[in-house]
Amino acid sequence: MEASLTARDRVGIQDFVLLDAYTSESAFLDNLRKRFHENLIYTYVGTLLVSVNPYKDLDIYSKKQMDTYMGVNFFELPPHYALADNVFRTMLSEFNNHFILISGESGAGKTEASKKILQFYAVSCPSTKLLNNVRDRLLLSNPVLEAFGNAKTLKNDNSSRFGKYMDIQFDHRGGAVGGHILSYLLEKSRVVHQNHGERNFHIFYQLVEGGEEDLLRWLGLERNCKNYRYLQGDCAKVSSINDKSDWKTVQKALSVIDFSESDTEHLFGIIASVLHLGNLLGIPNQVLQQGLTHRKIEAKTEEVLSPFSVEHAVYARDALAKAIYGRTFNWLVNKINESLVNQQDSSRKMVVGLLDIYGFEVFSVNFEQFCINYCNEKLQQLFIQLTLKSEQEEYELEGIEWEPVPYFNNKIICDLVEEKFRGIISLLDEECLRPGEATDLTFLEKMEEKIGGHPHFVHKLADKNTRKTLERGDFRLLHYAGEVTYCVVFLDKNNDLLYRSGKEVMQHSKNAIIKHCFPSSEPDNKKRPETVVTQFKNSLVGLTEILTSKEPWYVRCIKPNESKQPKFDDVLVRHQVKYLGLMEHLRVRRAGFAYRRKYEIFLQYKALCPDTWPNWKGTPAEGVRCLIKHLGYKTDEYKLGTKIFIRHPRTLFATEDAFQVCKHQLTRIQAKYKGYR
Ligand code: AOV
Ligand code: MG
Repeated sequence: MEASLTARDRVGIQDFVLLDAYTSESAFLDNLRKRFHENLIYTYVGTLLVSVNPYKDLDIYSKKQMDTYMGVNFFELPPHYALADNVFRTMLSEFNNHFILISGESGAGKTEASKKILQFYAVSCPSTKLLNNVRDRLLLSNPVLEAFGNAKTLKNDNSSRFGKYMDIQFDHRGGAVGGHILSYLLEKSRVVHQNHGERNFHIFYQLVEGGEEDLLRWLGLERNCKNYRYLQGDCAKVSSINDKSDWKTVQKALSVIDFSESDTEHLFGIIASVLHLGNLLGIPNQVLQQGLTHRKIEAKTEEVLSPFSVEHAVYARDALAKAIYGRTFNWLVNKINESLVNQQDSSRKMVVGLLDIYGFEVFSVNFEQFCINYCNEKLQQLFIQLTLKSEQEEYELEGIEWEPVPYFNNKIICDLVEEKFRGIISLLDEECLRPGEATDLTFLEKMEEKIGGHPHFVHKLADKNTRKTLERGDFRLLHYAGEVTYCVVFLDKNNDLLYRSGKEVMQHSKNAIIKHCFPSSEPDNKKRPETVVTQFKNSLVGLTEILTSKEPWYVRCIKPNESKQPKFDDVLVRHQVKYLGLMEHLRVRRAGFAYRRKYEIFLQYKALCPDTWPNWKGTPAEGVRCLIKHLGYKTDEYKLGTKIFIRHPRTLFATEDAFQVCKHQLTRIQAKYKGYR
């Protein structure tokens, strides 16, 4: 007894639901810290997994580790792969779709967690030649997309600069038969500009550092990042990144994903062109020169070429570089998707979706960060709706006695950003409709006028206490995860204009990818395209619809310190525990019922009771009543509403175990019976 107490003192408990002082934030933090120092980075809150970035390699991701988690009940082993395994098994027994929402701020470990989950599925699902092919492609899509979509930022050396949602498709036996990736708003402005201490997308450095001599010669590139304006950041070399070996990995991955030689040639031709474009060197082509230095204007019946100022030409060049990179990235995602198309489309498929999106960022101040942080607000809102809010509403609806748990609902911030006519997005789009008249400053003034009094919006003209340290030209949002000051350089990026002349030049390209990305049938600027932020908002609506149609699971990632070291900073972790809503989640879990099943589904255990086996003729609800009476469920362990609610996982697991034994016996009896015949 004493020995186990000591162990518990040392390593903490693996599920916060079992914490005695479950309302105490300090106790929560103590437990997390203890486990972190013991290299136990995962802890449950019921079925939600909390993960703290260890910032060092732990020997916990081996094949042997994965094997121990396969087919084992959720709470029998320390928290880790059990979540992924449980999702998988629930999918197979209930034939439904699931998603795992991985959230947390930049550098908290979301991308690493999503890779570990994918690796687990790759190892644990059945293997055949065809399935192995799909498995390899799913796995290798990661290094390719990371090369083109991740970059070093101040917060994270491998920061995702795009949002990613990946469906893994399984057949009814659990074989991975296909996949599909959706990408969200790539931060393409990084192509032409990087802040101090940051880098461009990895692929540029991989090519320059790792590209073979012949290839570089063919592309007209020199092996020196300093020669390229678009790579002029001050940190081409990063100790945690090996561009040379990453280049090799990407090459191998591209060949497995079925990129032909000409695909890769064209792809790296584009990457090189973007670098050349940055310098405007080595491009003898008259057409390109003219396209970048002149603007085409329609005057009555004829088209006139009007020369740009130098400043304008630089702007047009950068806009083109961003467009080329952004569109190539989308092409890449589509190409990967083609290689992941399910070949066995006749079989019924189920999916597990993995959502790994760019995390909340406090350090930067521009339009992209505004979009990223808005996206994180939306995910937090989804989390609240799916857990705290819906959980409490469900108890009420089911007439289950319940003491409501108060929580901060960030809907107020989502509304501030996206409300029709008066939200920030509406005001921004309105200003973008007044070219020539509107400026970033008029946009700011409009916000001050329309939403100046909002409790989560702070501006220069606000009262003395709140406006301190704000410059004219800045505004501040009080996000769910912290305050962020944005410098208003929004209009241009939201318009994301690409001059017609630049677009037309691209249609002359012999590069197949460019041709595909800039089709000549594309509507020109006469018809106003949707602004960037509105497109993004709509894509998030789509994402929410995808997610709410599936059964949710959560991994909440926590960043332990700001210095990327294996250290535990109490203040920082406490702040995240707070804004991630973990305490509230724990209280709801603790007071509630961890498991719930529809009556029809729970009746899968009917073989455990002679009255319900082999066929139950009454209603499913009556069947379940009969079944649990036979199983001896205690009255405080369950509630019956429109489905069965079970308080503690061990109750359900005991039933599940008994069922497995019973199934085994039945199979043996059937085999014997066949033998007699
Ligand atoms: P993020 O995805 O949450 O940030 P990452 O998953 O890229 O963060 O993690 C950042 C870094 O932390 C990784 O590159 C690793 O060095 C380290 N790390 C994270 N998880 C682990 C782990 N389980 N074991 C060892 N090291 C780890 V962002 O994409 O910036 O929002 O946008
Ligand atoms: Mg990431």
